[in-house]
Amino acid sequence: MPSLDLYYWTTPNGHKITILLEEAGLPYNLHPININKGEQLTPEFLSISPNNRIPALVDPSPNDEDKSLSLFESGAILEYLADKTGLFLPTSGAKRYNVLQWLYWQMGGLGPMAGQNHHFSHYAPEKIPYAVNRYVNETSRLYSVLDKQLSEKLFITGEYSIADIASYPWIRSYEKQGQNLDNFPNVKSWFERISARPAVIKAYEKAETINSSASVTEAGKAILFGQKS
Ligand SMILES: N[C@@H](CCC(=O)N[C@@H](CS)C(=O)NCC(=O)O)C(=O)O
Repeated sequence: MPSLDLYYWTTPNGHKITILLEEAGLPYNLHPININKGEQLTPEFLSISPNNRIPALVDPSPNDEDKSLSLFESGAILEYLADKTGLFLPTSGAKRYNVLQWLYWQMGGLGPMAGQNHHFSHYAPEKIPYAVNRYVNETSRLYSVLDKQLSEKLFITGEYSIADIASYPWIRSYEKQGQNLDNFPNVKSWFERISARPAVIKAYEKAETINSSASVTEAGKAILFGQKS
């Protein structure tokens, strides 16, 4: 099978895809797009990711077409790769939609809210208590939704799926989000279970070889938070 091309940076939405690729054992080339240096704004990258965000994936040989396929949005990429491999997403019926509803919960809820939490708690030039509280509280509410869902299950919908793969990288930054996993015991044991998976360990080891620093420089902040139309 020809290698897939993943346009990636070492952030939660990037980690989702390397985890799935490692889990599935698919061959891939990693193309680092350093978002702190503005590489997401180049015309070459915009031609595959019109929203100027990582991740993006190019499959040179999609299953059902002979020309190459280019995708952006991490949820769409996870869904595509799951369908391509037949892994981590049931092929039809209620079980499929159960996984998809939790995938979209992550894409529309946990990811964006935790992202705003990171922004107002750590990167905003001024501390705005209302904004910090709003996003820390909303993150906490989402963690309790997940905790309840996991109360009788090892993984979000029972079996390990793209819903877990999408959520895990965001929960991994729980401290940065002002959360204590001891308050969410089911999330805590789920988190430990996924952290121990060889593919997950490998995905984060690869990330370390590309960028070992989680900090954002002042120049990086100007690029990331200075974008307008
Ligand atoms: N909904 C998108 C969000 C992607 C996203 O926000 N990516 C961030 C990194 S996690 C990014 O590329 N940021 C670059 C920027 O803000 O300029 C997805 O899930 O793919």
